[in-house]
Amino acid sequence: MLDAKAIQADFPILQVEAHPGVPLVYLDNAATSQKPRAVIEAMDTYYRSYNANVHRGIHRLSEAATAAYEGARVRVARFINAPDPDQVIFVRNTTEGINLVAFTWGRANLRPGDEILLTEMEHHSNIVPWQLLAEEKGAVVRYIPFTGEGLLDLSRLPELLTGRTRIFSFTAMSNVFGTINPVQELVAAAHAVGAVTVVDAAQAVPHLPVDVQALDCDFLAFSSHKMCGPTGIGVLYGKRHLLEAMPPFMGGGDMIRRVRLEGSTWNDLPWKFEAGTPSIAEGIGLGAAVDYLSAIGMEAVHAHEQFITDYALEALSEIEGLQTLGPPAAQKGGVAAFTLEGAHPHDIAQLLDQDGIAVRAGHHCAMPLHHKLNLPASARASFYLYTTTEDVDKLVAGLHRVRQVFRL
Ligand code: 7TS
Repeated sequence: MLDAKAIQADFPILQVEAHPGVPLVYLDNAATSQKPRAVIEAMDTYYRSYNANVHRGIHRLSEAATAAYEGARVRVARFINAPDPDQVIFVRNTTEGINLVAFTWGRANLRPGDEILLTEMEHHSNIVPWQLLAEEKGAVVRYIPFTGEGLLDLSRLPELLTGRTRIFSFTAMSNVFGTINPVQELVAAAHAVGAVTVVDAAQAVPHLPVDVQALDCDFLAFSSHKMCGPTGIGVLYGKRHLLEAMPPFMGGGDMIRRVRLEGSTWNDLPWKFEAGTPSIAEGIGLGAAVDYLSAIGMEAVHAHEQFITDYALEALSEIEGLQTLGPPAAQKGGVAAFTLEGAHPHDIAQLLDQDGIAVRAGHHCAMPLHHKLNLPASARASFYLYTTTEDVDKLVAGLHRVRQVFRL
């Protein structure tokens, strides 16, 4: 078992008070995680002692910066078991990773009438890029519905995933229900009909062991900022033959081999997809985050979150009028979205904030999911490796106070 209390000591912000005299209880980890000292210091050291641009200079600083930035790529590749670091493309975030696939592979391969299959539990970043692509190409977007429990209704798969499906893009873990989807099974089903798979792993890579070779997915995207790393950098993993056949995403420096006034040729992977000066400090910070999580172990992180989620769902179920969204703890990651009869989610979040408790309220960038549930919004507590049972107890006490304030 993880010692979450001891882990909190690695995160400077968790020692900061939310309001004078009120300690911070940070339960908004699905939006972004906090950063350990090791990540902050890795970025600080880069700026203080070897700041330079990468892939160009032959001077010492540039060589040191390039080694650290490319070293981070090697660590990320190992973390997700990518066959080769060349298949790890640094992008800004999950959103950019998905857009990259839509606007390169998608533009090059989709024909009118082709189908793109998604699910009804997707984040907007795994819906809107495909809608834009479908509009441009005359393709059709279809969705796998979810059940009353917040699980994918896989009985609909045979009718929705067919020879017409060119792309099947789905989340490995819902940011609202917390549902952990059967990625390996879905990828195999897609491959059986010849579809290319895109896995939105924004909520998976930070919280579970992920092995892209075992999953056999074609593409997989995630964000550094949700896994103890900085904002401004994320990853798109892809199978080599697909990445090599795809046209570039953005044009500019670093992504070319040769430029003539008549035309240009492209650099090798991964740089073909990394135009312009990259997020160097952020890449180095992500490398440090991967080291930090690897030292703890992703199995242990996942087990801790299951324990905390189980504890939280049990405690929340005892609050009158409170309803959690999604499946039981065994089928989900560290997310507890809920509604409380008689209190608007925004009011809940505001009152909890007075107690130093940070939760998110709103549609969590999953409007179709909420629309289907007939909810304008929900409140959401989301956990990570530093969340303790005391944090959950404070959330429960805060919710009892909300009920008192609203005289529920
Ligand atoms: N996919 C999922 C499943 C997500 O949860 C998020 C962010 C994204 C994609 C997009 O990630 P980005 O780094 O590109 O923005 N989710 C949330 C959330 O639940 N609350 O704030 C951001």
